[in-house]
Amino acid sequence: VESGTPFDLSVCLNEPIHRLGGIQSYGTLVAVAADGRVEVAATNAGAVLGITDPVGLPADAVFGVEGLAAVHRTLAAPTGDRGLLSLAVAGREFDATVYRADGRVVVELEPPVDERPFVFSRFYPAVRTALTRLQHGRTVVDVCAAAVAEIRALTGYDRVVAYRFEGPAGPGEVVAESVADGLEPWLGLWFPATDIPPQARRLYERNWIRVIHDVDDDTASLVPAVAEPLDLSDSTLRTVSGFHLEYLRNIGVRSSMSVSLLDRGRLWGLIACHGLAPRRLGAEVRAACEFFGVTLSLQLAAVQDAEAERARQRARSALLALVTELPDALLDHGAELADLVRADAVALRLDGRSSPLVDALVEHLPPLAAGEVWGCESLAELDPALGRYADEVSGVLVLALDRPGDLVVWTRRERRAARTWATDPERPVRVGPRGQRLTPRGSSAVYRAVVRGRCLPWTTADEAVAVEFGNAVRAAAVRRAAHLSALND
Ligand code: BLA
Repeated sequence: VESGTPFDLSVCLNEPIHRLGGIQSYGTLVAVAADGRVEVAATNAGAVLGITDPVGLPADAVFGVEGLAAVHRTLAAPTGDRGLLSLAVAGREFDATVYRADGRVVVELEPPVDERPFVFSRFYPAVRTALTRLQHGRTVVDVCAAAVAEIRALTGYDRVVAYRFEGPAGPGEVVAESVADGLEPWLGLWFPATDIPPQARRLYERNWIRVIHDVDDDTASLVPAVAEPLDLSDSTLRTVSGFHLEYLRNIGVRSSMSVSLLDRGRLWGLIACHGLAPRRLGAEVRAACEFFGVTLSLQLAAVQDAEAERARQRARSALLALVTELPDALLDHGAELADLVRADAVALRLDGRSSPLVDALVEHLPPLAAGEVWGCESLAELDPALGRYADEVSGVLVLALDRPGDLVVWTRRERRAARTWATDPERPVRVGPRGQRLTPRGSSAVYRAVVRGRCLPWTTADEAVAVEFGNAVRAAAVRRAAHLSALND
């Protein structure tokens, strides 16, 4: 059934996924109030730890005086918002994650995956080899392809993809994949932005990895239940939104992990891993994956910088020829100037004189310092009124010149991009007889659509060339001024 009440996607935007009041039940949670007593705990705490229900007990009765001291030492260490340690409770060792939330000290405990003590050295050789392979990648896609293969080898998930977002809140594309035999390929598929709501993206900017052990897990609730459940933003065990669980079930997945890919602190993409069976990762494999995420992010930034540098080099000789002219004469070289950043055309705004499009655009620009650039791929999204120019111009790259208000405006036409979507991007959710269903995805149901009204994205390299051009114009102006004053002497 396709029909029914339309699903209101704002539900996703507003779901407080960091305060759902529960955790995944393969581990447990104990939260200690400022007075040293256990104030909140997961319902399974007694059973997992092999003790009586800890709520109301002094924390040192649960962890021992030594154990509690170790928790506080770990929290005090300058290693970020949360720490890891080994803790013994009732004679058994647990991997513990500790952090502060809402004025409490939270201790999450997991039975070790394979009863062996944590030894990073066991993984170090594999991780080192993997990282060396990454460093050979020259393009972003090369680096991602190496990464998905290595992460699959390291973790054993059945499908590992590199998923790259188009802008921080945008849809995304699978740019690399390593998948077990028999699973359908996802390479090249696009997924709608609504698949990963903004508050989830923020959590993935904060934490490098997210493990979902089993989509059919019975959540262990936190007790006593309170109006505003504990803030689990730093949690390892945080329970999962029912919407996302349904999504995973619909794509036939029992377990997942994602590793964040950040570009200067902003989420750039995810390495998404899927298991066909429930899967936990031990603390050491998780540590290795985190390390991988950090290194991979740096490597991706380096590759993008290198790509930008190569573009700058290519542009340099063209720049030299152009900037010997006065700004007014630049347009005599319009074609070369446009080519610099692969634009269709270029316009100038000098002394307040410009075209109607640029006049209309100026009101929408953020404040730009001299030499700064700003890009936009869809003017109509910026302001529907600017859609009037859509036949000629979809996107602009703007460079601010030295004199306030003087601009170089490169323009690109609409690029009709054919995209293969895993689901209809206009209708990511269907309502069926059993309530809302997040659309099943996969090659059997791919949806082809053409993206309209946007130009080819301005790349880091395009922006770097525009900045370089601004520098060259400024340097030429200085030289010209020096030359004139020498003539006057
Ligand atoms: C989280 N959605 C996620 C995550 C991924 C995706 C990777 C991170 C958690 C994880 O690793 O499982 C989506 N997974 C994908 C995509 C690909 C993939 C795009 O493999 C493609 C390769 N999801 C919806 C709708 C809602 C929604 C309509 O489709 C809202 C109702 C919610 N997705 C949603 C939420 C989370 C999420 C709430 C956060 C889960 C969490 O960390 O608690």
